[in-house]
Amino acid sequence: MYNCSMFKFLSINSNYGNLTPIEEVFDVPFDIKRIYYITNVPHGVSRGFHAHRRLHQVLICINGSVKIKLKNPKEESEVILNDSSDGLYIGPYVWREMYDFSEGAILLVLASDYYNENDYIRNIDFYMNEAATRY
Ligand code: T46
Repeated sequence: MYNCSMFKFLSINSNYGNLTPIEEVFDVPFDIKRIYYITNVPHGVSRGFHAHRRLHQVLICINGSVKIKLKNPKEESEVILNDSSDGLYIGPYVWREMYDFSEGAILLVLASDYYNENDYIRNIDFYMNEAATRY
């Protein structure tokens, strides 16, 4: 889907566990300015419901699983994140919804910029209107 892709990170597995290194620029296509993680999402609760104008992000479910719905004015798709070596890249002007968080799910997000509420489009009608010329 436009402005979205899956990355596979190196997983160094051994008898004493697994380690996944992620380096900016080499493993994700931007400088990482912010990291946040989402935990303890109650059963049945969905999050997201917005797009970003400039932000690039990579979403990694480092424990459990979560589903992500991606939309733009022309396409819609669903991704299941359930492997801590998988990263979902989401670029600008992609609507996202996160749902079906499993018990204990941890969603780690690498972001290309600092938090800025003005970068969000939180209304689907505004999003469809603003994104229409880009697709
Ligand atoms: C995204 C998806 C995947 C901050 O103060 N700083 C931050 O860095 C972030 C990310 C959020 N916040 C505040 C803003 C809200 O008052 O935390 C509250 C919850 O944020 P929001 O409702 O945007 O959370 P989600 O889970 O809907 O979306 C988040 C990110 O905001 C968003 O960029 O792409 O995760």
